Amino acid sequence: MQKKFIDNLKILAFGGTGGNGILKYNGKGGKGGDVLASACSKTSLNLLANNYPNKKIKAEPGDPSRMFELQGKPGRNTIIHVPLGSSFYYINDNKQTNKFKHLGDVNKINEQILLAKGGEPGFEHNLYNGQPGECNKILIELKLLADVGLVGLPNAGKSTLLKSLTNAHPKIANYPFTTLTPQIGILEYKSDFRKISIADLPGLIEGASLNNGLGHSFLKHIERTKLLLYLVDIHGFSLDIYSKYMTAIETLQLLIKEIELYNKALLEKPSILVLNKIDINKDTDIKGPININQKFTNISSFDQFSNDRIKFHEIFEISAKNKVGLQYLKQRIRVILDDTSFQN
Ligand SMILES: Nc1nc2c(ncn2[C@@H]2O[C@H](COP(=O)(O)OP(=O)(O)OP(=O)(O)O)[C@@H](O)[C@H]2O)c(=O)[nH]1
Ligand SMILES: [Mg+2]
Repeated sequence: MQKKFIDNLKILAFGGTGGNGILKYNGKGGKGGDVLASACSKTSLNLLANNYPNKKIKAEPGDPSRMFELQGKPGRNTIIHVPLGSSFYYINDNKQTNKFKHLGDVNKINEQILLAKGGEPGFEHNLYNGQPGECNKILIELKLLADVGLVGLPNAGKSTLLKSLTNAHPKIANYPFTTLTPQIGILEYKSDFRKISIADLPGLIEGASLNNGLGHSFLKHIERTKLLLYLVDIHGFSLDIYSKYMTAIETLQLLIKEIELYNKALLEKPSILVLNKIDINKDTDIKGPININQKFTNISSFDQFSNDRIKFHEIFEISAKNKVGLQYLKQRIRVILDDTSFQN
């Protein structure tokens, strides 16, 4: 069973109340603690949700001023650990439009962001009454940070490729929507231990950009990848026995259309096209659609297509299952990622 992967979470963050001051001695209370989020490599939104089942995160109040301790102690901050790549939005329920205000992102370990400020301490200007802290409704949204994103229709072999290239052990099966949640694997180059992260996403289908299937909610995870790997089953695709068969070229067109509808800018990203399952002998193993797709199974037909709406940096033929063509693919992934002209 794959655990449900949480990629967004709403929380209520309460800054601590400021401590009261004392008029008689002009004593100042302690400031209320802040609620902060800090990026950490070993956590997840699932863990955060488990640690705070009621989604309320509070910081300590400041101590009041006392006769023998005129300056009250500040309240302790509460720091929650969030995964790298988390974005934060302040939710304003009173607004119809622009309900979400982007507060910032955390992309480096230990990078922090303030979610709710603690209240001011009680002193002269507020008649020695400690002020309440902020109470903010916050949306935390996680976009995976991976170097390479695998996109393709269901069954194209994305998880098989992830397994063959990296240390990940994704579920692989001969039916659509095997992968239900994004997974990241690390591809390590033995010569110098260079590591490249690859994200395997659930398969996209027609209407994915309109929320059909699982695809849409996961498309955001490819926004931050540096390289997109479009994986296509060279023998085409059919969702089930009742659905229309699509040739490999048609599946690629569909894939590009869905990505374009979601966010056109993604087509500008460095992209490679990988044609999978070349080990299957078309003449003997595949019946029926073979005549339709035969004319598309040579690379040059894809090459022309590539000039059209998207520029594929390179086109490869592989067998993810039998590990054919993977050495070359690995080398090229690295070269493309290291090519400074693609770095932003
Ligand atoms: N013959 C052959 N079969 C392959 C190859 N790659 C994947 N398959 C098979 O294709 C089927 C689907 O593979 P998956 O890796 O689960 O495909 P996926 O793209 O991750 O599918 P979803 O998670 O459903 O989107 C499995 O039965 C794999 O064994 C290949 O190179 N050759
Ligand atoms: Mg899969």
